[in-house]
Amino acid sequence: MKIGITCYPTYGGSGVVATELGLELAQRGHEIHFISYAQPIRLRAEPNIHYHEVEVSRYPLFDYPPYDLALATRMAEVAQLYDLDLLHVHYAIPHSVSALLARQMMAVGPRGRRLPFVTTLHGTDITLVGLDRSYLPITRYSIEQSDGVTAISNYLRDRTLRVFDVKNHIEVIYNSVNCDVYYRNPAAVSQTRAEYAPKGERVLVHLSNFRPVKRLTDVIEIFDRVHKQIPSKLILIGDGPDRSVAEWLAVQKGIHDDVLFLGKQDQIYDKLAVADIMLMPSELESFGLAALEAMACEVVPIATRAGGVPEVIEHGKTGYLADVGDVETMARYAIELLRNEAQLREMGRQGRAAAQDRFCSTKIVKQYEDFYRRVLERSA
Ligand code: GMT
Repeated sequence: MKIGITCYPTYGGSGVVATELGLELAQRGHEIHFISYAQPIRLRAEPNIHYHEVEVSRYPLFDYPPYDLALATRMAEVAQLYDLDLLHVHYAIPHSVSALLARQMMAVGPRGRRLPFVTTLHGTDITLVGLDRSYLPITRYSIEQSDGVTAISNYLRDRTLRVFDVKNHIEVIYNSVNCDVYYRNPAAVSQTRAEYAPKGERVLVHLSNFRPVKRLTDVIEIFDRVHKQIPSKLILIGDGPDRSVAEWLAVQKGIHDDVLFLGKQDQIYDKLAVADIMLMPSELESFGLAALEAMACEVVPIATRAGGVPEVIEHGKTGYLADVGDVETMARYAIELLRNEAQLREMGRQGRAAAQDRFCSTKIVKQYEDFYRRVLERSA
């Protein structure tokens, strides 16, 4: 198949999922064309992978440069030039609206044909952005107009059907992790670990875009409680609006020297894998890709029982879940685990097994292939 993929190219789980999916599809012989305003961060130059940049003109009249229109135009151009079979957009806003326009553009003229598009819902496109009154009607419309819709968890599918009242069938295809890339390599781990924790301290990690929904200050609160009991370091991967408030809190608590802000990172697996525990105390996660990536590396996630997270983490087996804001309980789980090496390692192994069994990209990519085939058959 020849597939155009559009996603947000910067940091964020939806872009990562889209990029890994494209790479996996390309390895399976499909021709993949990424169409976006910048190259997705994890995209590598590989056979069958193409990248088309969307240029948005910055005419002085445009206070708001119309990216969605430029994207629709580029989608239609690429579809025409490379004879694409379908478009797959990740994150509804504005990508599915642009794809809808591209489909309409492709349908007219003597060589007009139908260019189906499928939309994958990731979470905040529904739970936050799509519920903004100014975006809700057009988001609902573009979902209804999609030739196929997937959601990354049952939670997100149910919420979309309930809140948006759309009539589509929404297929759940879970996010995936490349288990050949995300794994615990003991030699590499001990080398990198010595850099972060030279005195043999325990290591906790958090990875996100530091937006309020991630509750970064809860990460600091949990770590502060752990740190009081157990010599430990906290690695923070990512950046975003809540960084300075978290830094300030760490200073106030006198733990700043043991909180390592690494900033945005391209390759996170080697940093993730050095940790013992991963903290994800989010207000809401429709899936929680970072927790899955941790599990693949045998790092035990301690997270909130929010949104789709319980579909990923099995409480007491592959990680621990607590209520949003309950930093005491999350800290207690972390302390207990760090004092029980056998249980920590066993839960790490169980997490890796679950990642391989249920979420491995080689399995999930086949679900997408099957989904595309059904969409193409219906569209034909
Ligand atoms: O959560 C974010 O900050 C951004 C958003 C994204 O575009 O990456 O995340 C959503 O999609 C991820 C990938 O499918 C999921 O793992 C996240 O759980 C989801 N975030 C929310 O639902 C809050």
